[in-house]
Formats: sequence, C-alpha cells, structure tokens
Amino acid sequence: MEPGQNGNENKPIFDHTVLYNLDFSKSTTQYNPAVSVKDPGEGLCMRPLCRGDYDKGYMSLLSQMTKVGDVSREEFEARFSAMESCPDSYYIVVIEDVMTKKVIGSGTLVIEQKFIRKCSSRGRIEDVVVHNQYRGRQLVKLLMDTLMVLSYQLGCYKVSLESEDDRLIFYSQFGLIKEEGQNYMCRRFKEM
Ligand code: 16G
Repeated sequence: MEPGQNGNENKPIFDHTVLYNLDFSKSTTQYNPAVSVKDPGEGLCMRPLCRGDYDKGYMSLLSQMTKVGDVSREEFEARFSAMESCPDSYYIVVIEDVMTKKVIGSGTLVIEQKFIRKCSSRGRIEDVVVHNQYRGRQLVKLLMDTLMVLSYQLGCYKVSLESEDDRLIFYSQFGLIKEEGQNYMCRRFKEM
C-alpha cells in the first residue's frame, strides 16, 4: 500500500477528547479577543497532529523554527508510528487553517515517566511555532496555555522548556521561571 493511502490520515496522535475536555478554569492567561481550544480564531481549528499533516505543510512549519532537513513521507510515517506506539507520551497539538488546509501552528508536550517523585512524570514543552503570517493572533499563547494545562492535568510534577533570552518574559506568564542554580546544558553531536 502506498504511504498516505492506509486510511489513517486523520487518526490523531493522541485521543482528541483529552484536548477538548481540558479544564482551563485555573489558567490565568488572558486573551483579547477571546480564543480557546475549540475556537482558536476565525477559520482555524486546533487538534492533535495527524499523519495527513505531512501533506498540510507540517514540516515546512517546523522549518520556521529550526533546521528540519529533507524528511520523506516514509520517514515521517515511521516517526509518527514510533511516537504513536508510546502511549500517553507524545501530545503534539496543531492549529490548521481550514480554508488553505495548512498547519500553521504547533506545540509538543512530551511526557517523561520517572521513578523519582513517587513514580511521577515530567513534562517537556518542545517545538512551539506559529507560521509567521499568523503572528499577532495569540496563537503561541494559546498553544502554550494548552500545553501547560495539559501537563498539569496529566499529573506532571513539573514542566519545563528551553527558551532564548528574549522569550523568557513571554514564557513567565505561564508560571515558568528560570530556576536559581539550574542551568540548561547541551552538547551537540551533529549539524543536520
Ligand atoms: C527551541 C525550542 C525547542 C526546539 C529547539 C530547536 C521551544 C519552547 N523551544 O529551543 O523545543 O527543539 O528550539 O532548536 O519551542 P535546535 O534545532 O537548535 O535544537
């Protein structure tokens, strides 16, 4: 069977009811005008990533954030399947422009299971990006708010992300702080 022909194009990477049943009552994020998961703005819809998003510009969207490299349909499908086979781990939320059928925003919450903290779990927010033509519509804020609420409701004892200096103030509105004495360390092995 050809990739993209297996009828799984619209199968979400995680159960969409988890996203649509989130309780935002404790979120302090303010929106003007109002936007929400169910109504992220005119002509837009918010949902979990699907296989078919490869054909809706998902990789091109990610390339607005960092180097993506050439990823074939087969490579994308294989990675999607690998993530899908780790239950309760990969919560990739996207925003689609329903007219153009393009993915114009995305953010990922990865849940890492731990032995510490009474076998708790840790959330990592990754790859938050909104297409440059859709900036100013509170979409990064909505994605971040959603991933923060999701990590809390999934029971994470903490959630973290990596941020450039000029984004620290933006991220602080979600209760994220640069912890005293904690530093992000990294060694890069490859330039892709
Ligand atoms: C930013 C992203 C991180 C992403 C990285 C890619 C957020 C909050 N942070 O740090 O998730 O993986 O950029 O950069 O979205 P790299 O390709 O140089 O590692």
